[in-house]
Order: sequence, then C-alpha cells, then structure tokens
Amino acid sequence: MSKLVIVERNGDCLVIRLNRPASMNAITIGMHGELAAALELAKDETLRSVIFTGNGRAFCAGQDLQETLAEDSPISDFGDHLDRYYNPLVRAIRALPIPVLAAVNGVAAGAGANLAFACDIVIAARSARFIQSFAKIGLVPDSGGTWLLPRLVGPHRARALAMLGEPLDAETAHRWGLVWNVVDDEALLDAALVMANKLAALPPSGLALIKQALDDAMGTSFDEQLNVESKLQRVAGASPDHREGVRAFIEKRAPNFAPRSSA
Ligand code: T3D
Repeated sequence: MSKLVIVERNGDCLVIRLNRPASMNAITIGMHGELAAALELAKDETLRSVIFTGNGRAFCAGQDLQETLAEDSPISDFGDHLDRYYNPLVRAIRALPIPVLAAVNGVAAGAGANLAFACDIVIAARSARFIQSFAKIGLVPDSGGTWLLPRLVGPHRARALAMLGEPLDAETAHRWGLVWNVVDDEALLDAALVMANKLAALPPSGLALIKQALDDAMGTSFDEQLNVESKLQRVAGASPDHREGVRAFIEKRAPNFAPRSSA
C-alpha cells in the first residue's frame, strides 16, 4: 500500500512529505494517522529539525473534500473532527522543541495553509500560493489560522485573507511576513535542508528556549514577558551550550555543542 506520508531522515533532519499528489495532498483521516506517527518519530532526540513539504505540484489542499462529502463519510461533527485530528496535529508541531520548517512547494489551501503557518519558518517556492479557502465553503479558518493570521499579518489583512479566500502569491506572502524567503521551485528542498543544517549547528537547548519564549510572548504583556525572559535566560545562561559558545568565541574556534540527547 502506498504511503500517504513519506518520512525520510536526511542527516539530523526529518523530512515529512505529504503524499497524495493526485488530490493535491488533501488530508484524509488515513493521512492524519500517518502524520501523527511521523510526529512521534520527530521526538527522536538525535534529530535537530523537521521539514514539512508536499509531493507533486501542491503542498497541501487542506481537508479532503471527497472524504467530507462521501455518503458514508466518517466525519459528522466538524468540531469533533478538529478535536480528534487537526488540533492534535498542529499542537504536536508547535510542541516540538526543535525547529520545524515548512517548504511550501505549490498551493497551500485551507488547513494546509495553516499547517505551514504553524511551523517555525516557512520557505516558499516561487509557485506557492496560500489560500484561506474556508469562507468559500462556509467554514471558519481552523488549525490555528484565526490565532496565527492576525498575529502574522495584522487584523485587517487577516480578515481580508479569511473572508475573501483569495490566493496570496509567494512574493506577497513574503512581503507580508508570512514567509521567510522565496526560492526557485527546483531549489526548494535544498534551500530548506541548507537552513536545517544551519540550525543544526546552533545550540539545541537555546533554540528550544527561544521557541518557548516566543510562544509565551503571544499571550503575555510586555512586563510579564520581561519576567519570562529572566526565567528562560537563567536556564540558558547556566547551560553548557552557552559556556561552550562563549569559550569558542573567545578562543576564535568553532563551537562544539553537546548533542540534544545529552544537553
Ligand atoms: O473537520 C473538517 O473536516 C473541517 C476541516 C476543514 C479543514 C479544511 O482544510 S477546509 C478547506 C478544504 N480545502 C479547500 O477548500 C481547497 C479546495 N481545492 C481548491 O480550491 C483547488 O483545488 C486548489 C486551489 C487547491 C488547487 O486548484 P487547481 O486549479 O490548481 O487544481 P484542481 O484542478 O482544482 O485540483 C487538482 C485535483 O485535486 C482535482 O482532482 P481531479 O479533478 O484532478 O480528480 C481536485 O478535485 C483535487 N483536490 C484539490 N483540493 C482538494 C481535492 N480533492 C479533495 N479535497 C481537496 N481539498
């Protein structure tokens, strides 16, 4: 049976590739099962990053609408469906202590767009398009979209994206800050792997704390966040990685950070 999600290790990086190209990698319950298994593998402490991408000409077209519409559809209550599948998926992505990259290789629609935005860094192929397709079928942006979009692009752009459901091309998504960079289609995976390698050379404990600090900042006041920074900097400052980073700087040599599993 062909896999709905292809998971490959590339050095320290786990590449998770959605694999239903004929349906633009639309997500089915079967695919959710394989994604959950892939995210379990991503907890391996020898990994330093994860890349999500898609097989074929799309990143992901969101929920598979054939599955939704089927007479014997297993989906009766969409709220339950989110609770059972999409929410655990994006929660698992956000909870990973290592950098998670989205290499968006074409259209990212509905939950597929918000899956990309749930990642830490988004790299887009020039052919990428981001679509909040929900309004067109009478739904609400999900998979964290209503929380992420206003924070990423501001409230008015978020409203226009969500209410119009019009495609946003890669360059505009870049200008609006949804995307870190845009590369030629054929260079996408290499660009993501180069970034993954750069991240793997940085202290893993520090990167995990940076993720935690930025996540906390989404729900705190400036003053509260200063306390979060003190708390996390206390941990970071006492870490062997910090001492090694400073020593390497002073001694003008490359740092030798501890592997994640021993940090
Ligand atoms: O709990 C719940 O279930 C609610 C959760 C909802 C989460 C969501 O994600 S809701 C949003 C669902 N997604 C969409 O509404 C997007 C629908 N797709 C499109 O708008 C377009 O297909 C695209 C903009 C993504 C791509 O357009 P285009 O012109 O490049 O390609 P196409 O010809 O429309 O699609 C190619 C094939 O993929 C086609 O199949 P065919 O005719 O060649 O056999 C098309 O039906 C299929 N496809 C695309 N998107 C989906 C899909 N099949 C099933 N589900 C899809 N979402």
